[in-house]
Amino acid sequence: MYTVGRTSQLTGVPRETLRKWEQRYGVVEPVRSEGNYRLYDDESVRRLAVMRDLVDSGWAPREAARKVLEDRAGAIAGDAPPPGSPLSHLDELVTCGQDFDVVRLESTLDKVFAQADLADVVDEWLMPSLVRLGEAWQRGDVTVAGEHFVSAAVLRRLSQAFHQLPHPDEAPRVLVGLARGSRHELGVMGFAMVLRSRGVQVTYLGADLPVEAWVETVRELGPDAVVLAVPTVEDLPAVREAVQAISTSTTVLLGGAHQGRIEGAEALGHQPGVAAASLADRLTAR
Ligand code: B12
Repeated sequence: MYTVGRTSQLTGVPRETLRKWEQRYGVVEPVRSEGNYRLYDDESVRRLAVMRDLVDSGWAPREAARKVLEDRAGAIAGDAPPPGSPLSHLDELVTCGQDFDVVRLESTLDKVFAQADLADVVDEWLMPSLVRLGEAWQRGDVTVAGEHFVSAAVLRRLSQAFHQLPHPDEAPRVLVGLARGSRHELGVMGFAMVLRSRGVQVTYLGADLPVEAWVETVRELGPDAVVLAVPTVEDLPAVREAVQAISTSTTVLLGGAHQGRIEGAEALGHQPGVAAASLADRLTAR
């Protein structure tokens, strides 16, 4: 748990603004320490970082707060999946993480992939479901093993969908992966899958890639762009290092909760599916 000062430092949100967002919009709900100090958890840090980033990119605070809370609830305003749609079952991953039912987990994943557009699967179902899984894990409702069990299956399913897509030889090329020490790859993998489905040549490099390997691969392949993510505060130094090392040779774009805190790279926004589709349009229009 973090104090208000530490939370402000980690998210770049000034204390007074933090208090306003908390009281006016209910974006976070701190608990109280024995001495009656406000304490914030990792999920609060994540939400505040996303909110700060949306506000910095021009969203009105009220709208940004709505987006952050809806992400959690999983329904994008005016665009909620119809009742009965597999995209409206946002607690399925939590349930599977509790009962370790691999058949149910795999058939849930197959069902959502079969019944919706890939970008919608990622933005409207997978990302909010993972947020719920993280919250359940933090509360102790899902064990570490349960969370690993679910995220391993999700990674298998995303990889399978990626693998089945065609590789367009003449298309623009994008490298996608994570910086040294960074292991939350489901967001970038979902992004890579949608990008490939839109006709871009995607070279997926996976998690935890050292800066020297980024530099060498950019030099060797000469991509049109590189995409990384900043899912946690702890990823910031390694992403900064990678961006500094490669942004003189290629365009670097970022996703993940803390994407707005890196200089020298362009933030792609908080919906990997929408961001991948618009990057594909941008690159293929060149
Ligand atoms: C699955 C998971 C894991 C798995 C990941 C497996 C894998 N192969 O990817 C494993 C087990 C490896 C893991 C490990 C850890 N995890 Co973890 N994990 C998660 C969980 C449940 C989902 C992660 C995820 O995929 N998120 C995807 C989305 C939801 O993340 P997002 O960054 O908020 O991004 C938003 C957007 O920017 C966008 N987006 C995401 N990616 C991209 C990419 C692009 C290109 C674009 C355009 C947009 C985009 O989508 C999101 C929705 O708007 C989260 C919960 C959560 N809320 O995220 C915790 C979470 C991220 N983990 C957490 C922690 C603490 C850890 C560990 C430190 C635990 C430990 N003690 O070992 C380690 C660190 C590992 C490391 N070195 O990186 C904390 C992070 C808190 C913080 N410090 O910021 C979280 C938030 C859980 C929590 N509530 O406490 N984890």
